[in-house]
Amino acid sequence: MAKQKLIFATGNPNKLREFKEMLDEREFEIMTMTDAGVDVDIVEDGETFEENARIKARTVAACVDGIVVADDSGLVVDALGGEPGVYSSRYMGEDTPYVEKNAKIIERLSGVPKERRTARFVCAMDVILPDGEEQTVTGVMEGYIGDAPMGENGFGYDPIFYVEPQNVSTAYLSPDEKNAISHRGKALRAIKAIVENYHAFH
Ligand code: ITT
Repeated sequence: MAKQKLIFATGNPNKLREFKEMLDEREFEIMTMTDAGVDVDIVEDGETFEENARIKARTVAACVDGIVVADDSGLVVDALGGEPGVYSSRYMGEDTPYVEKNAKIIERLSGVPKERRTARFVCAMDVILPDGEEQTVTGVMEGYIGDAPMGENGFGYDPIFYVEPQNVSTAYLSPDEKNAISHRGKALRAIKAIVENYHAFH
């Protein structure tokens, strides 16, 4: 069976790495929008993760042939009223290093007990198939904000996002361990089933 061309509409190399870790590159030819020659400015002005994922996928699908997938994701901290949420990459400014963003979140939660430090990573993933059919799925990973950063793996907010039952951060988990439970892993497995089903009938 011919490899399926899958264009991932992201400019974030860490997302792309996780995406590749989870998909079989013998089955899929995975490209970024840059690899596919798409150079468009995407205005992520949606109010939800789902809206933003659709904006990204639709913008890129208008420029290329193939299967297009986009994700919009972020960290939702209950004690901060859901911040940083859809503003996760823009929190404290797009170029502020994550050591500073992570330190700020821990500081804002100082004195908050573990049971009220609940948080989740959310990933909305949108797929647009070559026949124009579109579907959006959402994956969630529940956890809590730790008292200090931990671990060297992952990216972004991983060092401060802790999961049960190990009580370690997702930056402390191996890539396979994170992908098995992560918001992006859950969403991608659902998208993969949609793509494989499409492929079986085309
Ligand atoms: P693209 O829009 O180009 O895909 P982006 O980084 O701007 O890249 P988002 O708008 O979806 O992507 O922002 C997601 C942010 O949420 C990301 O930059 C991280 O700060 C955070 N995030 C999402 N998934 C994460 C994960 O698995 N681990 C740590 N942080 C994560």
